[in-house]
Amino acid sequence: MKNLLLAATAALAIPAMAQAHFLLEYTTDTMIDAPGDVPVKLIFWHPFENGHVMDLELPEEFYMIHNGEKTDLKGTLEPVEFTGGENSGAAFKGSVPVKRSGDYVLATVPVPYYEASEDIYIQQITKAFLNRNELPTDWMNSVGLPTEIIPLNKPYNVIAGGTFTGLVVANGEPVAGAEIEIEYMAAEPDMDSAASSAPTVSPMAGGSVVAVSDADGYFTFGVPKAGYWGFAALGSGPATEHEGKELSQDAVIWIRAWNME
Ligand SMILES: [Cu+2]
Repeated sequence: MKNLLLAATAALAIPAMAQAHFLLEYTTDTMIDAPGDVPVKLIFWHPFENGHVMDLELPEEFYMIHNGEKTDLKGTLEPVEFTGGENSGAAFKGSVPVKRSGDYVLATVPVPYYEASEDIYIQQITKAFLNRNELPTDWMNSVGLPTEIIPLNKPYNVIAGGTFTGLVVANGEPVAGAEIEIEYMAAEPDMDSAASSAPTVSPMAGGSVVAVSDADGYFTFGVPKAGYWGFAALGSGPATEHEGKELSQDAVIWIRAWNME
C-alpha cells in the first residue's frame, strides 16, 4: 500500500512521463516504390499525445540490415530541431539508401537518456522496417541487438483490424512477463519542417495501453486502426545499470497498419 501511494505521488509529480515515451525512426512511408535515399527522422517523443520532446544525442549506432548485410548509416545523421505540441527538442534526420528489392530493417542504439524526474537512464533500442517491391528478405530475422522485438507478422503491411504478434528477446533468449507499452503515432512528424502534424486521435483514458509477454516471450495485439503503432518492452534488456544509476534498456519496434480498400 505504501509503495502504491509513493508511486501515485511520483506519477503526479511527473506529468511529462505520464504517458509512454518512444524513440521514433520515422519515414513517411514503409513501402518504397522508387529507388533512392529515403529520409528518416529519429525523435524521442510522446507521439500518442503529441507531448513532451526529449533531447536526443547522436546515437551509439544507427544502421540498416538488407539481405543480411549491415550498413552503417550513422554518417547520414544531421542534427535537427523537432517541435511537438509542448516543446522543441534535439532530433536527427538521416537517410536510408533503398536500391535493390527487399526489406530494409533500421536499427538505432541510442545513448542512454537521463530522466531526472525518475533519476534513471532510459535506452530505447529501436527497429523499424522498409520494403521495396514486396520481396521479403529480412523482417522476420533477429538483428542481434542486446534486446529486440522480433515480429511474427510482416511489420510494414499489417491489416488494420487484424493482429500483430511479437517475440521479446534479450541476448537471443525469450523474455517472459515483459511489460509492453503500446503507442499509436497519433501525430506524425512533418518531414519537411521541424514540426509535428496535428494529432488525429487522443490517448486512451486509463493511461498507457499495455500487454505482457507470455511464458515463451510472445505477445499479440489486435491492431484497431491504420497508421504507425509502436511497442516498447520496458526494461527487457540485459543491461540494468548505467553510470551508477538504474537503466531501463527497452526494446522498441514500429509497425505500419493499413486499411483494406
Ligand atoms: Cu515519457
